[in-house]
Amino acid sequence: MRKLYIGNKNYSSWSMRPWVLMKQAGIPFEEVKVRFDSFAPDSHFKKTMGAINPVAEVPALVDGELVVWDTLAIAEYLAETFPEKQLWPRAAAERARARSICAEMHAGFGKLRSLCPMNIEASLAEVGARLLKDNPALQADLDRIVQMWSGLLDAHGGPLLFGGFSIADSYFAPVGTRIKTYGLPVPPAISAYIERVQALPGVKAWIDDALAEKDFVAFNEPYRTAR
Ligand SMILES: N[C@@H](CCC(=O)N[C@@H](CS)C(=O)NCC(=O)O)C(=O)O
Repeated sequence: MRKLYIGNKNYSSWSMRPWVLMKQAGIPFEEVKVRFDSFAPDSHFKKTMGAINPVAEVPALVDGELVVWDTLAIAEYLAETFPEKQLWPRAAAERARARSICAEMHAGFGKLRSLCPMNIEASLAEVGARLLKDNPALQADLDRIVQMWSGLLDAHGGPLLFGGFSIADSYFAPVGTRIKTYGLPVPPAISAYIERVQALPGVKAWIDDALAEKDFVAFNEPYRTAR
């Protein structure tokens, strides 16, 4: 059985993407959770993941002898392995568009990622308001998300970014959790999309597990001192 190595469900946004993708698409896998004790070279996490892949990061997918790491590579491998699941949109132009926005997420949104790390269980609306006031680049990241999602929802009529579920929705699921955690203001149509994504069984399962985790990892918590 293929294994997906992931980090803490409350914090690990990169782990969330392929886990949600496989759950929602009905691709069987075994989850191996490696707790974030620290990212120091001698940490349990780095030693465990270093034995699995050369970058010692999660997520990593182990399928028989094959190890695939990095979220985008895992998504592409799954799309090739399970063509019948239609993980990318069917039409070539739509597929190219979906790949463009996933690559944009992969390489961009630096302020959203660094200032608003994923923390599903936390409620940090006051922090979010202060961060937005002090960081125009964070507002620019949020504006781009709103523009991207609005355009795609308008073009396809929803309910998801390319109509039905695709890799793109799994890619942006952790952005939806950040918008909620930090109370970042978005138009009603965008909030409604976030709610639809979070109601998908695969996404809901991750969020429920994250809420049940009840782990406090200080180095992932720039804004809290305890749960
Ligand atoms: N580009 C990578 C990023 C993966 C990543 O940053 N993973 C984090 C956890 S969410 C990690 O393993 N960090 C360990 C470290 O920084 O040493 C991907 O898409 O998989």
